[in-house]
Amino acid sequence: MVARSSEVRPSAVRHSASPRVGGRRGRGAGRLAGLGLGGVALLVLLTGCDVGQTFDGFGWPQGGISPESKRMYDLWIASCIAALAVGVFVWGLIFWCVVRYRKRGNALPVQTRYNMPMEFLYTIAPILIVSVLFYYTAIVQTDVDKLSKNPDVTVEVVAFKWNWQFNYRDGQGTEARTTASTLGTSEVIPVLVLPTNRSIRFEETSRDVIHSFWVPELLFKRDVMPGKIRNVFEVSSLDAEGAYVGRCAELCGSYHAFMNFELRVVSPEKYDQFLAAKQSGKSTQDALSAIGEQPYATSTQPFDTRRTQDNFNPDDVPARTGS
Ligand SMILES: [Cu+2]
Repeated sequence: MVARSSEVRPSAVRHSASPRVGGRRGRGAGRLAGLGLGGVALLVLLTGCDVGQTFDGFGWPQGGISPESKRMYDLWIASCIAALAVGVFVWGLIFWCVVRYRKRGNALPVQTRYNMPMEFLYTIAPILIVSVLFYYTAIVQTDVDKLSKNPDVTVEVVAFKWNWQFNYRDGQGTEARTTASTLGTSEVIPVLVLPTNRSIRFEETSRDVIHSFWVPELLFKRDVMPGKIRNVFEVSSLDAEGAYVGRCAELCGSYHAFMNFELRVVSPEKYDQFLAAKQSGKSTQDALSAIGEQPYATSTQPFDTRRTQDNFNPDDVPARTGS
């Protein structure tokens, strides 16, 4: 709608043409500065405490056990704070406009189209925000994908329908040899034993279809591809001993949901003893017992893959005799 000059509120006309404009602008700038200071104070207050914990990680899983997982977590928290700051600023502007320019009569307020500073601001500001987010995302992503020349430990992850094999290697790549191995079965969950305070390379390969290696506490999953593609990633260390459930995160068939394993993080001394025991021919369970660890997985258990009338479709009509 185009306003005829006669319809424009006289007070608005007076304001736009009045010498008091500078004073109004000054007050507006003061308010804006106050808003900015308030935002900064809020940010300081929020960062003073652990923002992530206060807001339950803004939905991001907490308790990462590798430096990479902590960096990804920090990126998420910082992005959320930035998004909230922009959100609060925009909501503030909206509410301020609603109150300041509420309808006071039939006359239209001053129309501020073609306001170059404003249009410049709302073109440049989003570009700046996206650039900053992109910059930090690229840094963290490069860090998470980084490979070292000589990782302390290299383990080959072999996925197959529907279980895992973990091969402890004496080097990197397909040329290296397997010095010890753990194979999962339907009865026994495979336990992947790894040390704290050492860099670890995971080299992935699949025997059949695409799977995905996922330990939630690493805050990371990577597809395990069949054929010649060997997906590789590293963690610079594992920082907390314990038992962590691992899963397949790529729908790979009927028993996809049953493809669990356990990551058991132990001290470097215990890891060396475990590997020596395995290399001397002990089973994974005996080697785990030898270093004073639980021999079987404690974070998950084998699923019952047998289908009987009792556990499959139990509400269905009773099976006919002989079926
Ligand atoms: Cu799978």
